[in-house]
Amino acid sequence: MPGIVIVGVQWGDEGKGKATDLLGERTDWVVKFNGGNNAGHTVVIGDEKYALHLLPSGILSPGVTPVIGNGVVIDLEVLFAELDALSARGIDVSKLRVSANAHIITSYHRTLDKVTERFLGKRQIGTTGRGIGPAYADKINRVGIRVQDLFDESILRQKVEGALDQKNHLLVKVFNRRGMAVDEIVDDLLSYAERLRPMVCDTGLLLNRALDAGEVVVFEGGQATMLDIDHGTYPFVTSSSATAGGAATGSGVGPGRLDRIVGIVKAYTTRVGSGPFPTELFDEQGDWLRAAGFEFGTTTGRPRRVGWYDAPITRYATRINGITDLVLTKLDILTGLEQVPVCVAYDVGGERFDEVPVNQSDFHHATPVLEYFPGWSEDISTARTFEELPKNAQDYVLALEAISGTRISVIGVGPGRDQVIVRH
Ligand code: 2SA
Ligand code: GDP
Ligand code: MG
Repeated sequence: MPGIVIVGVQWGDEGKGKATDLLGERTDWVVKFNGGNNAGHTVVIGDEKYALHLLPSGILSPGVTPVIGNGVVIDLEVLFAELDALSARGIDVSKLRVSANAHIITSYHRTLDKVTERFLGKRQIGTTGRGIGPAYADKINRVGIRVQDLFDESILRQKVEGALDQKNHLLVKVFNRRGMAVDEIVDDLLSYAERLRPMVCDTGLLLNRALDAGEVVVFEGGQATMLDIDHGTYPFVTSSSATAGGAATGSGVGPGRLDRIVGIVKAYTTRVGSGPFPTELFDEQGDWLRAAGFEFGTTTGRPRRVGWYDAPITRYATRINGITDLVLTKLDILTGLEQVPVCVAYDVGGERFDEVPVNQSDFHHATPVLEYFPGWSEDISTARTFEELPKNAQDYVLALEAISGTRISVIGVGPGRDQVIVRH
């Protein structure tokens, strides 16, 4: 099974980092195909906890070659800070490969992200403020800076001039900010070039050759289906293709080579930032869930919005991504609930919707139709087989599988690398 894609089913933070890390033992390559340092993956290995933002989670496994694909946007300062921090903890980062076609996040992207959000006021997206949206906007607008531009100073200068023409107008005239100097940006970018150079290559060629040789490549998605630029709750989304299709375009590997599509889904739902969220809890049960699951952003520390499991979302994600297997994470967090609610459909102004409504306004006004399953109080964090789970927990998993329409192959019962149940 050489090409395995990992995607988030909900609004992110489902535990994709842990799932990718888990596959590490049997994996040769892990490629990040979308997003940038807006991602936040927490991986717990023994007593050590690693928070990764820009680097693929596979970097923690000694046998894996980590790759930053062409679909990623790179903040070079963050890249080297993250590499240095991992090196200082004894992780070998020397194998990292970076696509020559990946785009660069510059200081003007970070500034624009922040001022645009401030300007939007109540309508703000709640971005991570890392410059992600403006960098992708430049890519689509054909005024982006790519990794390969760093190795030709005169091209780099021309491109930065072109990009700043528009930006300075916007910054000075619209946002009342100071304009940015071409030299300042060019010098900053060039200061990273020589350190970056040995990592840069045609990563598409590398990955295709690896697949030709029968090696295992994991495509690690950042963010999630409901944050995808095309299929998410637009405009409350990130600016990249976070779904399985993005694994092909963001890495230079044909869609036919993606053999398994693994959807990571939390046993409840969380969201960071603005936008519709039908099962959201605003009461003390929500506070309990946030505290029990420690639902705070890995990148920004923001408290995450929390709610119950939403089956129509899993069905939607299964269709959009072609999910072949689900990994259900954080089942342990639900321990202690007398009843576990699950959203099976929506009510929109008295009308029942069994699937995610195509009309965004309907989704904004959707309230959940809940079904209740009997809870369990036994500690499940040490269970390693399905049969070791209490009967009610087993039934809950089987019910999710039935209403979501996809097989749950792996169940997470704790943050640790070994705290999983693999079902055969
Ligand atoms: P952006 O910065 O342009 O990508 O923001 C656009 C929307 O995408 C959401 N988004 C995320 N949602 C959940 N987790 C993310 N990563 C971090 C984490 C977030 C953090 O793992 O915890 O630490 O705050 C992530 N990245 C982007 C974002 O909230 C906006 O709604
Ligand atoms: P990602 O963005 O999808 O990689 O997810 P994050 O790392 O942002 O958030 C998931 C959090 O849940 C991390 O702190 C993980 O260590 C933790 N986690 C993952 N799986 C499980 C699980 O099965 N149980 C518990 N209790 N924690 C988990
Ligand atoms: Mg995260």
